Amino acid sequence: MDPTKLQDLRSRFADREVFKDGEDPVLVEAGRQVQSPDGKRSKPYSGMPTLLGLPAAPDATGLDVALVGVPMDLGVTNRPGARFGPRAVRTIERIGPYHGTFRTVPQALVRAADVGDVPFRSRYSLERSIEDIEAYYTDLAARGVRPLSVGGDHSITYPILKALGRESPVGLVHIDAHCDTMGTFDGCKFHHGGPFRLAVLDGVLDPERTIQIGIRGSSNMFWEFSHASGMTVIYMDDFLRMGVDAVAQQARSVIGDGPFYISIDGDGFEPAYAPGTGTPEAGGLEAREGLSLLRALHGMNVIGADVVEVAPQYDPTTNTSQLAAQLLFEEFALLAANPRR
Ligand SMILES: [Mn+2]
Repeated sequence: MDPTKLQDLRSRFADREVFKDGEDPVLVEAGRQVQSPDGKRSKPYSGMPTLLGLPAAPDATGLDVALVGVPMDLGVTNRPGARFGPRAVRTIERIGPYHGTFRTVPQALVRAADVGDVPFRSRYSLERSIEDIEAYYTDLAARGVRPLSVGGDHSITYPILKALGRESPVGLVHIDAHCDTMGTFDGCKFHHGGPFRLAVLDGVLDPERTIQIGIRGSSNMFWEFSHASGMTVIYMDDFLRMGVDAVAQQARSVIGDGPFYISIDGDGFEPAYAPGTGTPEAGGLEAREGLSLLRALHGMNVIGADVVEVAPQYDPTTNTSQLAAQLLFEEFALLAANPRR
């Protein structure tokens, strides 16, 4: 190395402390934002676990974004366990707080906290749980608080959309192996295979501003409603042919400028990365594809988001929860970046 360059590097970096004396003003400011008041950074493995390591709050008063656990999996068709999702995601450390692509600290842009879990009257009743979720999110919406949720199985997204789409139907970016637009099954219409059909029929979800991404498997006979209602369905084979950029472009064009929700089912991803889910389907999105796709939605009018179907007991590696926490952070960063919030 050129001795002058080495001397220059020594004088600039030899005694530099983390969080001090940086040269990139954005990173200096981000460093200031992620420190605790005593100039240190909290230890990721210590303290009470919360979603994304955000502060815990007893309720959503004064918040812009509420992170909510929805530990309810009474709507599954096969393997249960997504009720353990919120706790599993809370135990994941070192996600954020700085977003390397957006160059922001989302929690410095909005007032956000983990407000705990939706209170359920009964651990046995799916119907009453759906009502409880709708009541909880209707209260959040009335207070102008944007919800960011961890399920729970996918049946939770129907009452959330009912709360958010009450005034006018919302759009949807939906990552999943399954369209989740099937009808009544075993005499029950509230299950994790049908939230988006119910939401459209209730007038709270606009099918023409809905895009479903990563669809595959053997259940197409259940998803006629997606096509009949005018949803844009990106099957996994289409995704591979199109590539991330083209799919993101299509999502932006389908959604437009209006308010929309993001719903991510863990089974949308390749089971090699996310085996901890109730209905895995081989051949899903790579983790990096999903993250890149979400980042391409930056600046759009997102008003709420979730990550669902994380059933940690099927994944002793914890990789599923790790991915779920990262997806949650991406959604948080998009909510914090919404210029219309
Ligand atoms: Mn689903």
